[in-house]
Amino acid sequence: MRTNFQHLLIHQEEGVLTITMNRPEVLNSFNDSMLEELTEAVETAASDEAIRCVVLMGAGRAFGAGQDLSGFSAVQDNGEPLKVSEHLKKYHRLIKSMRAMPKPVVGAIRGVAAGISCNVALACDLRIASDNARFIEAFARIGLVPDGGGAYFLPRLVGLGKAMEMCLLTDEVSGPDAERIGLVTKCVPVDEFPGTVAAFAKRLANGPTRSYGLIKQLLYKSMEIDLQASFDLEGQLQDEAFTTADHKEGVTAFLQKRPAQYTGR
Ligand code: T3D
Repeated sequence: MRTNFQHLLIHQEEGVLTITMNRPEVLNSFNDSMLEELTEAVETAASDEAIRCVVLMGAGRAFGAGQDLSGFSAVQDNGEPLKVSEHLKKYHRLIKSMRAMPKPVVGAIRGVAAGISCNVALACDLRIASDNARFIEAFARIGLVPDGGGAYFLPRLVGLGKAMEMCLLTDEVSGPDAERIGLVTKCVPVDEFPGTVAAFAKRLANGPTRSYGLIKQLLYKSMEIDLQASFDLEGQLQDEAFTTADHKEGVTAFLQKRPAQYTGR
């Protein structure tokens, strides 16, 4: 993993890769360069066996404020109407790569997560928030629809009623409220946030990584298929899980009454 990104900070330690979006002067809002760099980092992490958990966070006081609006215009320089759907494909690639990553991706949300940054947080497998977190489906504030998969992820996480409320009213959801409605796994006081995120990520990085990757596949796919198809998929993935060293270690450790030492293989 290269570390010389313009808009990302990269830190790798003991199986945990922490990617920090680093445009704090604009609350880590996305420009094209940061989006491309983040996609590259995520896709590189996916195939790096030394990385067993990825943490995504923002520098400074925010997770992210969505698309950078300073260069945002309804028309392109040549006067043609902007085809936003073409631009969105870059976000879609990032989000699909996060979901397909065969290891856990944790969103660490301190401060505001608005617009497409909120939806990138929702695309993470798990989320930890600080008590000053603010989740805002800000799109309707500027006359847009939720993009970056927000309309897909949000109702699945919190139900259609709450999702509709967040998207139509665009009111902020605080960290504690996000925990209450199931939007995040855990919300902690801001001074405990770095330690909590580090411990959570370390726990995941020490887990049975291949099993985690298969669990992601099974849960995400099962949201889209019927029961029989889910049974078929669980059989196929369980066959694969049975061949892993971590499965063998888990059973051996249980029988020897000791903690398992997973290697991610
Ligand atoms: O192209 C496509 O693919 C389309 C995709 C669209 C996806 C989207 O994400 S649309 C939604 C875009 N985001 C927003 O609408 C949110 C805009 N920001 C805000 O509403 C507020 O900044 C926040 C509620 C997020 C935070 O408020 P607050 O009071 O904590 O901070 P602030 O003072 O508003 O912002 C601090 C600075 O960041 C400020 O700059 P300054 O005055 O200090 O020079 C502000 O202009 C800048 N900033 C915040 N958000 C953005 C931004 N600059 C550019 N783009 C932003 N999105």
